Amino acid sequence: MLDIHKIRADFPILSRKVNGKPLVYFDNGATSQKPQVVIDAISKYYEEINANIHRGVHTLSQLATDAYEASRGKIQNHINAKFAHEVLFTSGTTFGINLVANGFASILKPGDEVLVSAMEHHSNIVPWQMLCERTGATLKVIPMNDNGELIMAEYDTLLSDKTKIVTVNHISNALGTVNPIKYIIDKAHAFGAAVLIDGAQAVPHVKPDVQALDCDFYVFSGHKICGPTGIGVLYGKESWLNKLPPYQGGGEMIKDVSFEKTTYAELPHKFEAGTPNVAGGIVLGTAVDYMNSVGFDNIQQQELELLEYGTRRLLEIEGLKIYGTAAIKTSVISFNIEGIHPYDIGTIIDKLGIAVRTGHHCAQPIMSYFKIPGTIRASFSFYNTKEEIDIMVEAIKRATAMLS
Ligand code: 7TS
Repeated sequence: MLDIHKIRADFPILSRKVNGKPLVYFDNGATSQKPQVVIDAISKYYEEINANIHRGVHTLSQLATDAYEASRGKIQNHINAKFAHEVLFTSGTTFGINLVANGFASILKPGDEVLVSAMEHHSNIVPWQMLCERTGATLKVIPMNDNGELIMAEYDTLLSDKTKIVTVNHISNALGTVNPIKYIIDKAHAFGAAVLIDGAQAVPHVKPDVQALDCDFYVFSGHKICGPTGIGVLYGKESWLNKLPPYQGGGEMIKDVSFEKTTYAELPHKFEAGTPNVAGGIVLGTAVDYMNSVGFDNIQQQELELLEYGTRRLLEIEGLKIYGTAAIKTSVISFNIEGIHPYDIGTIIDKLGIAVRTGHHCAQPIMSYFKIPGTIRASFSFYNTKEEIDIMVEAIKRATAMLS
C-alpha cells in the first residue's frame, strides 16, 4: 500500500494554493507533476556537469555523456528493450510518431494502407494523413463502439496484405480505454504489417514490455511520467531502425561527410541529430527511477481505487454522463452534464482550485462520434486522493446549481 501523505510530500506543487484554495490537480493526462528528486536533478545537472555530449575529450563532456547513456540504459531496462540503441531520445510522443511516419514515406506505395484507430490523439492521426498524401497510400480507421472500445471483428476485416503499418494508442487520452494491443500486434504481424504503439497515456500507469508485446515501435513522452517537458522516447526494433532513413540531418548523426556523399552513424545516433536535450535525457532516468521506487503495482492499485470511487461519486450528479465505459480502463473520467457546456464547469471549478481539462482533448474524431463539442476530463494520478475527488464533486454540484 502507498503511504499517500509521504508520496504527496515528494511533490512541492501539491501543497500550493490556486485562486486561494488548495490545488486539486486532476489534469494528469495533460502532464504529470514533478517530484523534488526530478526538480533537484535538473539543477544538479546544470550546477555540476553541464557540457555537450559525445564530442568532448574533457571531463565534463565525458560525465555528461556517461549520464545520458546511463539514462538510456535505464529506459532500456524499464521497457525491456533488447538493445540500448533501440531507445531513441526524442522531444516527445509527437516527434517520435512523426519520425516513424516520415520514414515510412520511403516504404509506402500508392494502394498501400495505414490503419489508425477511431480513438487516436491528433498526433497519431495527422502525421499518417500527411504520409498518405505524400505517398498515395490510404488511411483506414478501426471503428469503436459506444463504450469507447475498438471493434476487433472490424479490425480483422480491415487487415490485408495492403496494410503496411497499424498505429494505435495503448490507452486513450480522452476515454481511458486500455486497448487490446497484444491482439492488434499479433494480427498485424500475420499480414506482415508493422505496428506502432502510442504509449503516451500508458506509461504513467503500466510498465510496457516491448519484447513481450513484440511491437515494432513504442513511443512516449517524459513529461507524463514525472519527467521534464521536451524529452521523450521512441523505441524501435533494431531491424526497423536500420531500415528507416534518418529524420533530420546534422551533427552527431553522421559517420563521414563530404560534398559528394554522407554516410550515417550507427544507431541510436543516426536518429539523434544536433545537440539533444541532455538535461532532459538524464533526468528522464531519474523520473523512471522515481516511478519504479513508488512501484507500478502500487500505482495501479491506487489509481484503480480512485477510478472506482470517482466514477461512483460523479454518477451521483444529476444529468452527468460518462464517455468511455470500457471494461478495461485507466484512471481517466470524461464526462458532461446535460445542458451545460464543459468549458463553463471547467472555468468555475478552476476558481475553486481544481484543475481539469475541458474540450476535445486533441481527439476531435471521438467528440464527433459522440456528437458533443467536448468533455470535462478528470485524470487521476497515484498522488491523488479520494478527499480531492470529494472536493471536485462538491465543486461540480455548486457549479451545476449556478449554471442551471
Ligand atoms: N498521444 C496521446 C495518446 C496523448 O495523450 C498525447 C498528449 C500525445 C500523443 C502527444 O504527446 P506530446 O507529449 O507529444 O504532446 N495528450 C494530452 C492530453 O490528453 N492533454 O494534453 C496533452
